[in-house]
Amino acid sequence: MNYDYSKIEKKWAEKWMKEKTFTTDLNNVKKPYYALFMFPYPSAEGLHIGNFYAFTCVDVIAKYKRLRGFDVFEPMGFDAFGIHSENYALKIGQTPKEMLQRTTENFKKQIINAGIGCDWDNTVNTTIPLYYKWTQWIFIKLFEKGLAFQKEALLNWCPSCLTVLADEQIEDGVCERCKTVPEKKNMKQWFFKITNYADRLLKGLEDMDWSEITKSAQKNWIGRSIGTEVDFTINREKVTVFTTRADTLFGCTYFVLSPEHPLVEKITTKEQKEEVNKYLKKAAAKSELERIEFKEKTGVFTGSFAINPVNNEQVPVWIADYVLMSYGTGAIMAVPAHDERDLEFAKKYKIEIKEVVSGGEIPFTEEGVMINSGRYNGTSSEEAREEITDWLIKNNLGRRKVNYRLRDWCISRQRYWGPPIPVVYCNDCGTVPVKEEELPVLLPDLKKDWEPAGDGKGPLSKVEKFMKTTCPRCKKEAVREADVMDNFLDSAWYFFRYLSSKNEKAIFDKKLGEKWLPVDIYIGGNEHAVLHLMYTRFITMIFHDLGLVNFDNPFLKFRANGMILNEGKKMSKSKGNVINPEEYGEKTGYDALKTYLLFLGPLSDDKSFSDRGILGAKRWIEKVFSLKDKIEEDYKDNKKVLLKLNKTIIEIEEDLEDQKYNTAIAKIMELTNVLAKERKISKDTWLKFLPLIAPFAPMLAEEMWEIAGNKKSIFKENNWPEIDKNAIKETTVNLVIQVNGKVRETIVVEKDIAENDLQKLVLENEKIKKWIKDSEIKKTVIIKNKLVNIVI
Ligand code: ANZ
Ligand code: ZN
Repeated sequence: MNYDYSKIEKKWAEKWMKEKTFTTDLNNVKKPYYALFMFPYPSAEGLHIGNFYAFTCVDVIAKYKRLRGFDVFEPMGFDAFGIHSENYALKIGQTPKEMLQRTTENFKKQIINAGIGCDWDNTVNTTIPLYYKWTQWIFIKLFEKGLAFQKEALLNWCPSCLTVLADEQIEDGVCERCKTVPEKKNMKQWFFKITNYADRLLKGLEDMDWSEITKSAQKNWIGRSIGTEVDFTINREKVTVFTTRADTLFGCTYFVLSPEHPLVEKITTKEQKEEVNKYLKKAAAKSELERIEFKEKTGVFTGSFAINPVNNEQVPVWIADYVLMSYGTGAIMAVPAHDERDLEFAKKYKIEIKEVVSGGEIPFTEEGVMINSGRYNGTSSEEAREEITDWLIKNNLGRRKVNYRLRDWCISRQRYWGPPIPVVYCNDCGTVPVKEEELPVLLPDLKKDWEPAGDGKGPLSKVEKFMKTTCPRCKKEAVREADVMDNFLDSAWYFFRYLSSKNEKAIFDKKLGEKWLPVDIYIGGNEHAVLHLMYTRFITMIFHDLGLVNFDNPFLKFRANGMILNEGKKMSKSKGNVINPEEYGEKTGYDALKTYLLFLGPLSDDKSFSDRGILGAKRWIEKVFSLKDKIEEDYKDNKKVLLKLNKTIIEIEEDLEDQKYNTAIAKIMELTNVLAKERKISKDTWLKFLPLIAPFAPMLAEEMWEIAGNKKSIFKENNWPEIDKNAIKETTVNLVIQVNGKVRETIVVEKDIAENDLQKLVLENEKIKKWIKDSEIKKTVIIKNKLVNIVI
């Protein structure tokens, strides 16, 4: 009989839900294990194969831990606020609320049908008031600590999403969502002071068990660099630069201001005004990426000169857009002999190049020996750097400085679909946070005019009933903030809320936090390395400082999974090559789909999906199913089978603890083949085999488990097999085969194998057959457990 996967998978999906197999009594556990999925944006009709793969990777380890007797918490929810969902609603012409009712139901149904073992009793949806009340509470706490503040800044404005974006949401120079090149706009916005935590975020990385690529992305994003601030003077005005190479000060031959530098206007001479203004306009139209990469360096002379504090030399002041206002001080001392970008610029504009560190060809950017630098000549550049800095400090012309690339997190969005920023503006009292007991500030349920207008104000600004309020302090008339908060704040703390999703009194129950947190394992895409995964660390540190938790790192283990490609190509709707997991669930079954995806390659690699490949997984499932006809209660398996079984258990344990799912499956398939060759299999072996396949093909395993006479789910008890130490005692030996005294092959055979059997094995060996060919065998010498020599 063939394996009727669709009937059996449906049966278990329903039964597991009905019996709440994967629901956890959070208060009542002995061995907690918290496995976390990246909860999805329900901003499409259903699950993407990428979500499905990442979910499966978490589910495998969760199921394995269940089999090992852990109390696993495996919750799922919806990251349903934000631009992703709102843009999708706009596209299909529904309100976000209408759309989400349908899409969240569908996501849930798909996850259940796929046999992914979520706890749907402890779920979150970021758009429900009881959730975003606490998102707003976090804002208030940050505000109280002075870590939520408003400032005017040059920001990324996405002309297609019609809102400002955080720096982290600009990827490769374009909007992370819609791939539009952002404009720079000067706007007053709300920020979180994540830069106060730069050092802590950096240091924390050191002993975190996270994927290296994620950690290095965060390290680069934080971008700590140690250097010196040096004060130059332009027209008697002090202008500070940041440099990591104070040793090259004598080699400075020009000075550069960023186009946005506040001094530009003041120091530009009359003669240069027109040209400068023309340049500023052009620079403003460029994206940041264009300015720092690829493009030819451009600039314009201001007509003024800057005085170098170490030698009082005058150098021309230029404006150039390769200097960014957002880093350091927005001004640099340019040293063409020792900096590539400066050299390119100096050559183009025929500016002097002066070597001050000797040791190699120009641009020489390494350490060397000082020349052309007055009394520092002859010392090493490292020493000179310290000495010159000390001299600057002594003369009040500079200071040591650590700089970070990390910027504060811009959290206001001029959109509708998010939690309103809980702030009120009062004529008398100024900016006043909403009182904690008055949270949440409800997002009005708009049926129309919720679309972004693009005028720099959020749609809520036009909703009078929402905007008009009273001041929490003086009770006079006041207006609300019209912007909503960045979606990445919703998702920065959801794993805390899973523990207490219905709690009205606290953001989460501290006792439960102590029991369950930090999260044991988290798996997801690395595209969130400096977004979600940085913000969660920041918010966790805030929680730490509020006394809610006693750790800084929310995820003990994080693994970044690779992408699933379709026949080697990235999937996209426009190419029409998007793989829908539901389709394969129907065509081949979810167990086969999961096994196939996991078998494709290591977790972190990009992997290519193909229709042909998945059939192999389906055949394996059928093979396992057919094994059940060989089971005999009191049968005694031979040594070879027991050895293979027990070795496989050991290897799979190692692989699973390490998330090496592909090699684990390969070993299970080998074991399956060994079993398939046997005429009979003992029930004992079968009951040890099923838990091994259960993390990967849970519905098949559960069905076989039931057929074998078990009443309780395979995942409900400590069903992982114990290793039989006797079975893996040295029972094999490496044996050398010689032909006419020359070593031709080594084989592994059972210890003390009978001579007849051994002879047969040797003569069947392909390599040996080739050596013997048609020759007559004169003699066979056997040295027990060591060697066979065939004389021809
Ligand atoms: C003089 C110099 C001489 C520099 C030399 C380098 C080599 P990191 O390591 O990334 O911190 N810089 C400073 N502010 C800048 C800005 N706003 N836009 C563009 N470039 C800026 O880089 C620090 C170096 O980057 C600084 O050291 C400065 O150039 C440049 F042989 O100063 B340096
Ligand atoms: Zn007031």
